[in-house]
Amino acid sequence: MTERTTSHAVHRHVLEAALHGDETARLEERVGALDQALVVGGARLEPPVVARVGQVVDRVRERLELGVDHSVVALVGGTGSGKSSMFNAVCGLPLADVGVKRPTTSDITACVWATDGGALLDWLGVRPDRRTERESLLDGESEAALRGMVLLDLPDHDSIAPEHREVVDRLLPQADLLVWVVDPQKYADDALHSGYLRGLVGHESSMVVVLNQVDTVPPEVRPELVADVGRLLREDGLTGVPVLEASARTGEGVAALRERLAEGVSARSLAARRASAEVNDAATLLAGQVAPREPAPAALSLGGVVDTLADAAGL
Ligand SMILES: Nc1nc2c(ncn2[C@@H]2O[C@H](COP(=O)(O)OP(=O)(O)OP(=O)(O)O)[C@@H](O)[C@H]2O)c(=O)[nH]1
Ligand SMILES: [Mg+2]
Repeated sequence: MTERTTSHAVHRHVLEAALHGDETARLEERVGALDQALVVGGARLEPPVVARVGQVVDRVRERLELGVDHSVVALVGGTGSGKSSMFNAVCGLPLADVGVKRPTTSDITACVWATDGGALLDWLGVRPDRRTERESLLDGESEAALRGMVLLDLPDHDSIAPEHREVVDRLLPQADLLVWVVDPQKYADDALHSGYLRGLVGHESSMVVVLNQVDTVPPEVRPELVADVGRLLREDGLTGVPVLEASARTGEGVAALRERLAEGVSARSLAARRASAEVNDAATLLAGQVAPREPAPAALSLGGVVDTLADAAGL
């Protein structure tokens, strides 16, 4: 290697570090370790586990490649909870269709507080005619705090339309922050708790729950309702998930939600944090394949995998 190419490589490295930060580099290492563990484990690993871990490896790599400067925030929940209404309230623009006929939303709508989210929106599968750049429309400083956010309005997860559920299931692992919009009638639905929330243990820092439509309940009942939502979340195994009260109709709680989102977005590592939780899940899954077989002689050569996994889990 000539001196020139060496210094070019060094510059590139410095530039990459400046752009993506050490956290990204560390994540890339951990994903690499996961990938290596798959290779070393080979046929000794159960095929479904290999497939799941392989998906995580691919998804995290793709996400890191798109950069962690943008944060993908998805509004999720059952039909009629008010996702589209809340989306419009947060955007301050009537972008998403709000309906009386259920379910209303079938296509993802995106509002982007940036001008360069195109590649990310392609990756997320958002149709070009469903994208709005918030800052190019109204570039008031009131929106500066949300810079970098990609907000998505999703279809209902409990839909009578199976294609809606497919969209939700595809998008959930791609989002950096999930905003679960629930309403006073349906917040205890099993489709929500056993179908989704219980599977998200370990991802608490990438979640917020919004109890919407609080304008429909008497004020004295509200504290009990919020406490009940919190109790159900703890029963799901989730700890420390914030529960916000809001009404997309009256606008109550919308500013608080926007503040919460701004905090998440400004942490800048929202995407990295989410990726990190995914790598942890995958490493735990793989470790479960290895540990029970130790110290059987045939498994001894898996020692390397165990080391690699410890590395992937960041232990
Ligand atoms: N009273 C009250 N009604 C609301 C509130 N938010 C939404 N709604 C109404 O609830 C209905 C459903 O709202 P949407 O925003 O379309 O709900 P969604 O969750 O997007 O529904 P899907 O797209 O079918 O999943 C509409 O009639 C809204 O006007 C709220 O905070 N209070
Ligand atoms: Mg909707």
